[in-house]
Parts: sequence; structure tokens; C-alpha cells
Amino acid sequence: MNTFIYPGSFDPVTNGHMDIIDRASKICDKLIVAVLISHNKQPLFSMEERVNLLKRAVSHCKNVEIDCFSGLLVDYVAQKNANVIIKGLRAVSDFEYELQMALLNQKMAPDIETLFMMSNINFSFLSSSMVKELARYGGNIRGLVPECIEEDVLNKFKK
Ligand code: COD
Repeated sequence: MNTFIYPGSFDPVTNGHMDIIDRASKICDKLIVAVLISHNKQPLFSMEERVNLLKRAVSHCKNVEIDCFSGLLVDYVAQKNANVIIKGLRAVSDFEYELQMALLNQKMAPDIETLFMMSNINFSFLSSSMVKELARYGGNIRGLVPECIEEDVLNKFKK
């Protein structure tokens, strides 16, 4: 069985992430979307909230699971018996950081492949940070995040 891991912060999940999830899930048997429990970054949404938003967003995808992890990504991938890490690339600016990360992961775990998927052109400008910035100042986030989580994102800033 071919298991792919799509790791990220997903703070919150956007339609750019969803596009990668939809496309990646079509070329593997199982896709695990893995939310990083980060000790450096201070996310807006708690880990439980991010996992919950993702679970609702992927409820239509049969072979997609949502999980969370801490520590090294390659250790998590091995623990899940997976063989591929999926990454999304939006622009050349993503590439340098992602290349460095992929090479480091390759050095630590040569059997694990990193597969890059080009962003859908409609979402190549989109990031979780941009969604948060828009929502914070009352901007329209329709079409930028899955419809089923739109209210949750807006409500976060109303509190
Ligand atoms: N279109 C396409 N892809 C997108 C879009 C979009 N609009 N937006 C984001 N993406 C891609 C990103 O390029 C990334 O591949 C993925 O989706 C997740 O994005 P984010 O922003 O939610 O998550 P990041 O980039 O903060 O996640 C970083 C990781 C968690 C992957 C990374 O920090 C990690 O692997 N950490 C574990 C520790 C480790 O092993 N480090 C490496 C050795 S030091």
C-alpha cells in the first residue's frame, strides 16, 4: 500500500491546501494530512482546532486521514510506514526552503521521497497567513478556505 504524508501547519487549512489534498489523494492509496505540533511557532488555532477543521474539510475524501505529529517529519513518516512526503510549491520563493528541507530529509532517510506538486494557478497567491490577515481586518475570505470552515475562521477574530 502506497501511503503519502502531507505535512504542514494548516493554521488554518486553505483551498490551496485542499487542492493539493484532492490531487495527492488520487495518486496514492492513503493520504495522511499531518498537522505539526510546533514548539517554535505560536499558531492562531490550537492543534485540536486545526485537526477538527481539516477533518470537516476532507469529510468527502475516502482515503484521507487527519493526524498530528511532533518531532522530526522523517521519524513520523517511518512510523506510519509511509514512503512519500507531499509538498506544495506556490512560487520560486517556496522552492529554496523546500529544497533545503527535502535534501535534509533525504540525508536522514534516503528511502523516503519528497514529491512536489505545483500549486493550482488559482491558489498560487494563497497562504494561511493571508487568510488570517484578511479575516482579522474584516476582509472577504469566501473562496479562500473550504466553505464549511469559513465561519470558524471569521469567528476566531470576533472573540
Ligand atoms: N498552494 C499549494 N501548496 C500550498 C499552498 C497553496 N496555496 N499553501 C501552502 N501550501 C503547501 C506548502 O508549500 C507546504 O508544502 C504545505 O502546503 C503546508 O503549508 P503550511 O504553511 O500549512 O505549513 P508549513 O510550511 O508551516 O509546514 C512546515 C512543516 C510542518 C512541513 C515543516 O516545518 C516540518 O516538516 N517540520 C517537522 C520538523 C522537521 O522534520 N524538520 C526538518 C528537519 S530540521
